[in-house]
Amino acid sequence: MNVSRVRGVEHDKSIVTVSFESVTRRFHALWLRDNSLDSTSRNATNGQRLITINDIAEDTTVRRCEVLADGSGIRVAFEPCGTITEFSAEWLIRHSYDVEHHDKLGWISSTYTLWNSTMSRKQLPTVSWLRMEQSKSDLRDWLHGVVTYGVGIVTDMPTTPGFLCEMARRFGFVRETNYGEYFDVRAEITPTNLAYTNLGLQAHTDNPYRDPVPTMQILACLENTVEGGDSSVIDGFALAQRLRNEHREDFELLTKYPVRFSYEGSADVSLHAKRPIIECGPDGELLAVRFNNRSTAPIVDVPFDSMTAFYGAYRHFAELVDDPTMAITFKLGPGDAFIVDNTRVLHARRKFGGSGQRWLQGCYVDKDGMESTLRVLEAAK
Ligand code: NM2
Ligand code: OGA
Ligand code: ZN
Repeated sequence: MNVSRVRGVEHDKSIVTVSFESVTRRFHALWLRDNSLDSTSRNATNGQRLITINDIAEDTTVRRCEVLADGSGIRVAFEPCGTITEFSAEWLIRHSYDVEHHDKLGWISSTYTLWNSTMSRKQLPTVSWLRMEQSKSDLRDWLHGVVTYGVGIVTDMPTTPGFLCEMARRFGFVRETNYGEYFDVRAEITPTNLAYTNLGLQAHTDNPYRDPVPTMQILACLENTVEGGDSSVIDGFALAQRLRNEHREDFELLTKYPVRFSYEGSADVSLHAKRPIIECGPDGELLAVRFNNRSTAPIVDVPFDSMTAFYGAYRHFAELVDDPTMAITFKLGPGDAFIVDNTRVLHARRKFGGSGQRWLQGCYVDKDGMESTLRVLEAAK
């Protein structure tokens, strides 16, 4: 690891200024006190904070601050509490906030690599079930790809019903819903959802009528001998970025106003949620895209005078959703599955017909647990 060294440190009562080899970073006394790593401030076993913000005097100041002998970090003594704590250079660099912050509405985390149809199916992160099961490093590399691109493929899975949940448990937790722990996706006589027909499905994110929305979705193929029924995936963050670049006001409208989503397709279910189509966080970061023509309820949170403009924005976004240059299209065969980040990547299917059978199974998985598995695997590298 590339460990930074501390070259020097200066402080006044409320600010510590640390010079590293190539950068200088400031830290507030209060912030450092709150993040003290000594055993009276943090539990040594689990790393959890023992103190509350109200345990820290408002007039907390730095009494003394020095570079550790080998330059590996700093030692800080606070007043009036008398706490003495050390911070490693690596820790300080990793937690620096005296840096340039994003300020553009809709900025995208560098964790993600955006893509469109110029990426082929072969370039999507792919792993066979065997490799996923037997090799932690193959699982790690695949998960890294899934987090980066928001999509991944698994091949050579057993076509045993329900096996997708076993696959999911290799890296995360299955999220059960009214559709079950997992669900069959095939044409039915009295479908409780249009997914359970042979109709084409416009690219969408699943279950936008749920809050929180399921964060990862797996669709696994058990049988597919029909004509049509091809699958597509689309990077919703790339769509959002294009909308922002091409129609800035439209992007703002879709982030500013919530829409309603609902599902009442069977007698025992009534799901409703109110969320924007493009969701940004308090610091403007693009967080999620929700798009599903089948489940969008009447939009009632847009003021009358803005509704026409809002529909214009909605249409522009939908035109990008339908733009074939944004989609990667492929046909799942038995034993293939794909996983998508359902807060980012849309999926679609073409209509199908003919004499064959098409049988997919789907389930939802929590993204937080998946990312946790990836971090643990990466830390063990
Ligand atoms: N199914 C496949 O979100 C949706 O309503 C899409 C979901 C029924 C679980 C289909
Ligand atoms: C779904 C869905 C696509 C397909 O079940 O959510 O979008 O290929 N299905 O059947
Ligand atoms: Zn779907």
